[in-house]
Amino acid sequence: MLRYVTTNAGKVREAEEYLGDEVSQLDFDYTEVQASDLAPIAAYGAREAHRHAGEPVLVDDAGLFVDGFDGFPGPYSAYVEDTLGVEAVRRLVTRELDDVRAEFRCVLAYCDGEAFDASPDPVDRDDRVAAAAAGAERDDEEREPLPVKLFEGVVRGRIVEARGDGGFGYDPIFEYDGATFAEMDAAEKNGVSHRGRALEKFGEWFAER
Ligand code: ITT
Ligand code: NA
Repeated sequence: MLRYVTTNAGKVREAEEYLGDEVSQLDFDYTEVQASDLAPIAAYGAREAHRHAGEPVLVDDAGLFVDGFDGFPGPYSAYVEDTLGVEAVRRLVTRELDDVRAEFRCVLAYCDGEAFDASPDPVDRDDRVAAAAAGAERDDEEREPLPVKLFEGVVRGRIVEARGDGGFGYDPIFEYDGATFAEMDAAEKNGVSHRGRALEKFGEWFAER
């Protein structure tokens, strides 16, 4: 059974909407290493979660990157949501910036303890993700690092005054094509979102595995 590793019920809802019965939540709070990029955080987390669970795992690390703030809050999105809060982020953007463009990013990291085919992957060609995966090969020096496969999804939009009560986290202040993510149901959001795009790449690859 594939375990979707997260403490966040909103992420689980979207993963289940996409992957159905193939997946069940593993509520495990893996160690989040400090990095400016999501990929190494997800890769380390996937190794730790697989060692913990002994089953195939998929870790989901995500964040909101505001263009005019050089990507803030990015990998610190959960910390900033807990401390400043979503509404304060919205006010900061509105007051400080003329350009309110932003993007959501999601990196899914898969680990089942087995190695992957070394041939070039037809699905996941993102060089930056591949480079981060290679960098993430550093691990506990006593052991061989477990292989991890990464899938990234990105969606660009704008920060707006909060609308809607669906979704979770920063969804009410993130507008895509005229609607905020909080105004979409899980299926609609998956159709355009960072997580939906990463899940799509993962799903295509996993079906072959
Ligand atoms: P896990 O680490 O246990 O999965 P988390 O909520 O802490 O749960 P992250 O570390 O990936 O997840 O932090 C992501 C932050 O970005 C957090 O504040 C989320 O609310 C927010 N976020 C992630 N995906 C989102 C989405 O699709 N819509 C809105 N906010 C999102
Ligand atoms: Na987290």
